[in-house]
Amino acid sequence: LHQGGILFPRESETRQVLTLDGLWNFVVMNNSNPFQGFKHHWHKKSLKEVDANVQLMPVPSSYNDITTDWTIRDHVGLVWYDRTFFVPKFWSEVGRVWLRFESVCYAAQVWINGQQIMVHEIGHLPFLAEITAYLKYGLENRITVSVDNTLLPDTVPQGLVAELRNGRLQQTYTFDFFNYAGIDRPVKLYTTPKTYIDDVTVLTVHVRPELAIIQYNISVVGDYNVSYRITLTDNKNNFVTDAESRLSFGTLRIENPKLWWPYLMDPEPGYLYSLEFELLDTFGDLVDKYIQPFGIRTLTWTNKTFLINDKPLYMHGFGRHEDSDIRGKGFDLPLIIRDYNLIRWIGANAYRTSHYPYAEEIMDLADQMGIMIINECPSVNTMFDSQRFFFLPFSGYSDSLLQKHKQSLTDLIKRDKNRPSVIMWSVANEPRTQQDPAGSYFKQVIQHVKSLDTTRPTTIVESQTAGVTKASDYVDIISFNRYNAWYHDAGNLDLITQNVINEAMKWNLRYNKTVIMQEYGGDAMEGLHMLPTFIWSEEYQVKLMSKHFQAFDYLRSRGFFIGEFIWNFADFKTPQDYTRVGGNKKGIFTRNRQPKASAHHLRKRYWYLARQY
Ligand code: GCB
Repeated sequence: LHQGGILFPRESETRQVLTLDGLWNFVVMNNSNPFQGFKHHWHKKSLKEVDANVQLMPVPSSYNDITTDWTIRDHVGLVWYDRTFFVPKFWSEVGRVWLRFESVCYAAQVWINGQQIMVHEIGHLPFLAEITAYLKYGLENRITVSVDNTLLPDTVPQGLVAELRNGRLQQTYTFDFFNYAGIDRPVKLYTTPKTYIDDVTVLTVHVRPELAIIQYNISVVGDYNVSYRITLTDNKNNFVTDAESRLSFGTLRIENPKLWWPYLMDPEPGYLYSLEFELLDTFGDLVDKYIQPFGIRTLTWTNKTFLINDKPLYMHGFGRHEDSDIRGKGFDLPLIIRDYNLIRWIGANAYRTSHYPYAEEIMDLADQMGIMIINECPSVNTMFDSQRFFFLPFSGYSDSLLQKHKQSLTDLIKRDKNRPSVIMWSVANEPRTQQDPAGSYFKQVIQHVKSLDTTRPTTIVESQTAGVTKASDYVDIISFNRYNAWYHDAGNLDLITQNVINEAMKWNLRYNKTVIMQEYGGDAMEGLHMLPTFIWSEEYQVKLMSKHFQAFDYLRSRGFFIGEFIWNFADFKTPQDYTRVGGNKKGIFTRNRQPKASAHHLRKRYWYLARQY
């Protein structure tokens, strides 16, 4: 496993990218003999040879909803994938060949031609390795992947495996989105020269209307006797400025910079420059080139306000999921573009990547469209004491859990540090922060984030209340979720406005920080209409929103309240449960991305907010 940079593979004069997406062979392990594959060295053979039950499985995709077999949907444990591919003969001379997975949920082992090259844990994040020495050039190669979806007390997120009365294993977890699994994002092979750019970091350090200064840092692996040429071009590919240096770091001055603005705050939101990083040898010839998009913007925050380019921000959007019919969490470009079209239609300027990092292509579009992202790591509902795990010999908290939680943030920040769209790190959703160890745990998690990035504020999305949580002292911004007139006061719409006002004020008073309502909402069954309004109807969802809007307008007038995020953008799949009808229906869009009455209502609200910038 490569420990350096995890730059997104982009083609250039010195780099080529090939996809391994397509149909792979797929075998579900029988849990009466789960380790059979390892014992019998399946990685050295083709799956077609070793198992009669080979099926075809699309990559990228979650495997759960592709077949008609519920035992595959609900499978706990190992599955295997393999396929063959060719590598062009000339690739033996290019320098290095890499293999990169954008995400495998949850844990993966990878072999090339029978040799193990990677072991990785934690879903929704990329991992890569150099495989130059393992390939057969100009010949057929095999890639084999074993995937384990098991969630345990020390995985991120946590879960438990129970054995049912008939011996079947069942995965349980406390969060409500379905634990989709598999190779769910693109798989790529790509080349770099022997001496190559392993990572780049770009920061805006100074912005005035007439001048911006940006700072860059390039990590190189290989022959260090190189020099650097950095060229900045605008979004029409016109030359802006450049620099040549023997040093791998420096600054660039950009006169009359065009800033990166969020959607609707500027006629040209999401303005991106391109930074071409080139390595040159002693003759001035090109060794390697990596092109990094970059937006110029500043973030500043105090206990009273959050500013982008010195302008106060008010965020309005939603929590979301990577989720759709058949594909599960599988990467799907038509869906991604549809979602952004809906986001623009509804006039949202932000969303949270609840409850895990989203695909890099989704993040690229947020950069390009000026959609602000509260970037959440995969930690959801973390337990810290033995409360939930009382029947196990160990407690919810462990050092290994903390290490993995930090690792997920290391990788997330490495992956997304250069993105202008990312305006905040959310280090957890609804952790059990009332429990004692939560204070020291989150102190360490937040310190870890701060050691990696001080240019963005941090938050924890709380379901606990002000004064009860032991973690809020450490964050920059308070985020809370509350289901007024749903999980409590169900049916009592008339209690919402005052409750929301009281709670937000209490958070602000207690911690003297800015406050965001990260989740509120109620389920609506599409097509269910009831007058007078009644719980689960489209009318109820709309009314519930209006009551919140009244609270938000009042809170905004107090200054400290900086964002409203409805739960959820679209309906999504959950585990089977009597509180869910075919999944979580709190979406304002249906699962196949058509509007409910609430979407039309929210659209009026968000465009009204946008007119006030
Ligand atoms: C929450 C969770 C979210 C759930 C939501 C609900 O508090 O953060 O993941 O989907 O409630 O609808 O229950």
